[in-house]
Amino acid sequence: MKRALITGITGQDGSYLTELLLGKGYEVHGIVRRASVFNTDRIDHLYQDPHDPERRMFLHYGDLSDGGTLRTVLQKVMPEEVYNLGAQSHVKVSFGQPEYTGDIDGLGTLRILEAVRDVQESTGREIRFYQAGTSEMFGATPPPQSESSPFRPRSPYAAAKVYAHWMTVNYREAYGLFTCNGILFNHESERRGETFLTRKVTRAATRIKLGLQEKLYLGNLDAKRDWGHAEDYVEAMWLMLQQDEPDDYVVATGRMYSVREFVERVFGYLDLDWERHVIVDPYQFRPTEVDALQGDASKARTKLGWQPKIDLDELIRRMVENDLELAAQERTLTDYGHAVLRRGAASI
Ligand code: NAP
Ligand code: G4F
Repeated sequence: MKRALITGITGQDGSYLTELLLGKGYEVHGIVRRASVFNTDRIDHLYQDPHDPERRMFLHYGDLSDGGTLRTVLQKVMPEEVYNLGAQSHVKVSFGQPEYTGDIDGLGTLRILEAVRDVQESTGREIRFYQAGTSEMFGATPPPQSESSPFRPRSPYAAAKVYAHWMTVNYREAYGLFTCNGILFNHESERRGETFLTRKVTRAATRIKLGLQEKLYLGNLDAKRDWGHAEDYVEAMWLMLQQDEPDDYVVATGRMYSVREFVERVFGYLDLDWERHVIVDPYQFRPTEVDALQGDASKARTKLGWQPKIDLDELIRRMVENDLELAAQERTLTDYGHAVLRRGAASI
């Protein structure tokens, strides 16, 4: 049985990757941050009783700021594969927390690479490493972007990820480690964090539909993105680590839509006129924006045999249907006089 260690297991991608690996018969270990409230919602459905002898999912406390614990967990688990998905992953937040973002997304990657190098060298057992890179690294480089496009990062988040990318390349070249960078374009899902554009829109539009909300405040409607579904993208991560040689790959649908088009489609699905509800709020603008991302994933298609199965309309259908259900539950509670508090963070 293969063993995998995932940082960021509680995130959107971590949860889908865990499902994929468990389905393939892996033993899956994840690093979780200690929090004062439960932060395992996305993987709770995979929970197994610790007394179950057949258990194949294990959680370990740790943090990408804490290299010592990363090493201890790695030594204890001795995985064949490490997926580094943990990050402060919000671009706008990175302008407010640049140092923290650099520490976790940049140096955090170095910490786990060092642990991998050390444990591999001392045990002689190969540990394959996946780094969660991002299309944000292309930043100001015009589309379409491929593996050979230059990085021109436009945020502290993107700059930290560029550092992590090159450290991952360096550990491959300097120490012969099997390290891969996935350069993934935006991917969303029913589990997407509620402060990212797509989920913010599907949550708000479905609440508007059920009379729970009237307005939706958004920033730049002209930005363009290449949106896929996370379920497809975690498969590409796994495929990278199954190849004979380590390499870097762009993962994308190749289709680009504006934020305005995304909003139109979501509201249209619900028979709503978006212009009656959406207000542009300059608070949502970023100091520097990435105008247009559209990936050329030819290399992943040819070498990995990967291609996305879920297009934008299906992505929207899944997200809206999921969020309609959540809104309906909230409507029922409201109708019975229960005040439902929306979290302040949803305004970020
Ligand atoms: P996400 O939902 O925001 O999940 C991030 C994960 O990282 C969470 O499990 C989070 O833990 C964990 N984390 C945050 N700070 C940490 C720290 N200091 N130490 C350890 N873990 C920490 O992100 P995602 O959408 O799944 O993305 C996964 C990775 O892919 C990230 O590295 C992201 O930057 C990258 N990426 C994402 C996309 C995309 O479109 N989704 C595209 C390209 C690249 P908590 O649950 O405790 O917060
Ligand atoms: O959903 P977003 O916040 O995603 P963004 O900035 O593209 O970053 C995501 O994708 C990256 C891959 O390219 C990941 F690396 C990263 O971790 C993250 O998952 O914003 C999408 C677009 C931006 O242009 C933003 O300015 O939507 C625009 N936007 C307009 N109004 C908004 C809003 N974004 C957010 N979050 N909230 C708004 O109200």
